[in-house]
Amino acid sequence: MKFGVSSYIWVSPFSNDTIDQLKHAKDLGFDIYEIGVEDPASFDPVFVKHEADRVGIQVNICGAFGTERDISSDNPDYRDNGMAYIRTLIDMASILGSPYVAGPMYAATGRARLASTEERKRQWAYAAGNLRELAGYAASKGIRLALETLNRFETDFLNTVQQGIRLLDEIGCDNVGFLLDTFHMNLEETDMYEAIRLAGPRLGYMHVADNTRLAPGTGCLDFKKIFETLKEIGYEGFITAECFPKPDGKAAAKAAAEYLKKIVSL
Ligand code: LER
Ligand code: MN
Repeated sequence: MKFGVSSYIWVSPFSNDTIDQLKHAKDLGFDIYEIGVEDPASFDPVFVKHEADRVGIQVNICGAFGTERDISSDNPDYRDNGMAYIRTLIDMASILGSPYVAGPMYAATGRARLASTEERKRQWAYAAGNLRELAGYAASKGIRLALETLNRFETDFLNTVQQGIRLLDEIGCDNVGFLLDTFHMNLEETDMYEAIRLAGPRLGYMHVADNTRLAPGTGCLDFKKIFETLKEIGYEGFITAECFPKPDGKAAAKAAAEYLKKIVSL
């Protein structure tokens, strides 16, 4: 397993000017620095790759999906914009050496209103068709997509692994899988260990935060059991701490790094 930390713990948005974060992450013992790409124009992936190699850390890519980047939207401009943004993320991943483009890329985050059955069908079809097309583009560059399920306050689209499996089956591309985030799973899954088993070999990426969204180990989630379940399904992928910067980014990242190393050795 490789441990990572999300840029959100320190900066928003990540940019060329915040490149020193890579070294901070490396010094804390992380293998991965995950950039939450809010503004693709804010950094140069060639420069970031060069700095990452110099520091000795891998950089991964996660997307940020506002209303105007919604590939399931009824608005064709938003769909086009979302497609262009995700293609840019795939290009960036290829330059940076990130095996995945991860995140809740099927729809806009924050769209938590329950859609009608008709709306849902239509938006689902847009998302599935567009993700199939994007999966083809990603495959041509050797990149995989990891779709993140979110809690109900952040999306009405995919809240559980069960729902995600339906979407993955409909997309039907083997370079598309799951990103599971312990914070969201704790709010949505009846049994998060069963959900991890259900995702099984389709699990490509993990985000970890505790039930409070603070650093893992500071709340009431049973990470020992979570890691045992990951081991049981043979998961050997990325584990990125994506938690709130409390009391500050440095302290949260340090707490996450120390706890993850401890828990995985138990
Ligand atoms: C949002 O809550 C989240 O978990 C992020 O990974 C989405 O990009
Ligand atoms: Mn997440």
